[in-house]
Amino acid sequence: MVEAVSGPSVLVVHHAGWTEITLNRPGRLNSFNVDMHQHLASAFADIESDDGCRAILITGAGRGFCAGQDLADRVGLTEAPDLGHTIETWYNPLIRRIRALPKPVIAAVNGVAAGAGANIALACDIVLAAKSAKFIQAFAKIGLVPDSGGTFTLPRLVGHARATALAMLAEPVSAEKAENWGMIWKAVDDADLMQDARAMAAHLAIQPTQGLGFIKQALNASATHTLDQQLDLERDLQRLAGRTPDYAEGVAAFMEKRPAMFTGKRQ
Ligand code: T3D
Repeated sequence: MVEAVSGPSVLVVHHAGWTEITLNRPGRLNSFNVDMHQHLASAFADIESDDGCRAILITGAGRGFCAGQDLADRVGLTEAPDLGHTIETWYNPLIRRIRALPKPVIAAVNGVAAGAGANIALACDIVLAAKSAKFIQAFAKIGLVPDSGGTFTLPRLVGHARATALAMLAEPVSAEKAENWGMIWKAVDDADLMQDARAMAAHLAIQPTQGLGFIKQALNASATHTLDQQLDLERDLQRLAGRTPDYAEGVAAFMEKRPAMFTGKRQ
């Protein structure tokens, strides 16, 4: 394991085949300031170009996962801030990056995930949460609209009725309820969260990475595609998947009754 500190507000640790990112402003429940945005963007840029990184785990330092925007940066201004600008500059590119990354991204939600922090977690491919964690669409409490993809992701995960109430009432959802509603993959005992999340990242890091990327691409597209479009996309992606060395290895390993040794290498 090689540890590299990307910046004090974001910690990056490289493990064998996967990378752990920790949002690290615990005194403010890891809420975002520009420094944290910059370091997170830089960590993702590194991951995007690193074929050796085959899975990503995002978590938070201290008792929270992320409380969204640091509201201390939004007081004492002489005129109303252009929040559209900060969304366009920081939050939207982050969500696009997470969704477009052709590798699995796991969120280990260790504590409260509020505002953009909740929706960043929900943008990840697999969300594990500590049973003590909660998800809050906090925006309505300060007159804002769910951002970071919340109005896209939430209704698809929990349905229109629940998404509307969550967004308008800004009530917390416990990790266990989030699991029951299909909002996240699993709620686990607090003591097990990081061990389980790291084991999952290590497992994904030795799976057929390109195939996982194609799965992500297909599921991303299904949110807006017709059945016909989706069938065509599945055909095209299966064609590509069938040409990967990992597919050949998977079939060979099955026939030889041995564990597959996937490399994630491109054909
Ligand atoms: O502005 C733009 O660019 C637009 C983009 C917007 C994206 C957004 O995310 S908008 C939504 C922003 N987030 C919130 O509205 C959540 C605010 N926080 C809370 O509602 C609560 O802190 C929580 C429900 C998340 C947790 O409550 P609790 O009781 O567990 O903790 P706490 O005591 O409220 O917070 C602990 C400390 O963190 C506290 O500081 P202190 O008093 O110990 O010095 C608190 O002020 C600080 N903190 C928590 N969240 C934020 C924050 N400081 C700044 N910004 C925060 N978002």
